[in-house]
Amino acid sequence: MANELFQKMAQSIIDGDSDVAVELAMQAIAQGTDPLEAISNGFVVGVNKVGESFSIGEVYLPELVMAGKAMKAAITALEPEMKKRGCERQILGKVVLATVEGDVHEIGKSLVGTMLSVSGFQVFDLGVDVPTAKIVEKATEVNANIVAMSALLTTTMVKQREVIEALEKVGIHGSVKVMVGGAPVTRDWVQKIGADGYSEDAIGAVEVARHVLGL
Ligand code: B1M
Repeated sequence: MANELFQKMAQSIIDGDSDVAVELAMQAIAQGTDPLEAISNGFVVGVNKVGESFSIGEVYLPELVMAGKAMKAAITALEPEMKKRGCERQILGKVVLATVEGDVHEIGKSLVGTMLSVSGFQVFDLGVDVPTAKIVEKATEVNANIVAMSALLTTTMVKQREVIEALEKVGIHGSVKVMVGGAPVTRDWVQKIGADGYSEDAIGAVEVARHVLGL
């Protein structure tokens, strides 16, 4: 019975169907299924499947975005029950996320945020065109484990370096790891600016985030 529900949950994420995912989450709550089991044995199975298919080019960006949205909707629906049961998911780490100053490209950044948050990270998404000082301030305020920055323009990539320098200046680069990404970002650039991690895409960003925290 529960297995059948878990399979349907996984399928709702593969289909990117937020309505069905929420309906199944509510069904799980109504029949007393542990919300953590619903996430691990149902929804996460689906999102992992979509991630794998994306990596090998079997599905494309729109499917990934829809799956991420459905996953987020399901988790949001389960959250009150998790809180009630006192079984909130263990947070893997706090991530301050932003597209750097001067850059308004938000789609890739938001996708990275969704993937990190459905994978167990607490994400503080500051949005786009975010000044260096604001990123550093937030990282300090929330005691972040990771600062994650997106830049889509060759002219704004330099802001990633500026943020790292600012973190160094206040003495927290080291305790706070830095991840960067965005279409023009290369491994060479990552080395040059002394970032701790880089990923080409949103799925990889989850692995990188885990890696830089030694998880
Ligand atoms: Co812009 N734009 N744009 N644009 N835009 C690009 C980036 C460009 C490559 C187009 C081109 O010329 N071929 C070009 C940049 C050239 C360069 O500098 N090398 C460009 C330009 C020039 C501009 C303007 C200057 C145009 C103008 O006004 N003359 C202007 C700049 C505005 C500004 O930021 N100040 C501008 C404006 C815009 C729009 C506002 C119209 C719109 C953005 C809308 C929005 O985001 N709400 C836009 C768009 C849509 C694009 C393209 C077409 C698509 C970007 C996108 O969303 N891709 C883009 C061309 C392209 O990339 N094909 C282009 C989908 C997204 C999922 O991918 O963001 O790469 P991406 O994210 C990926 C990975 O990069 C990675 O994971 C994501 C998912 O797999 N990733 C990370 C991203 N961040 C990460 C962080 C990580 C890890 C991985 O860790 C922290």
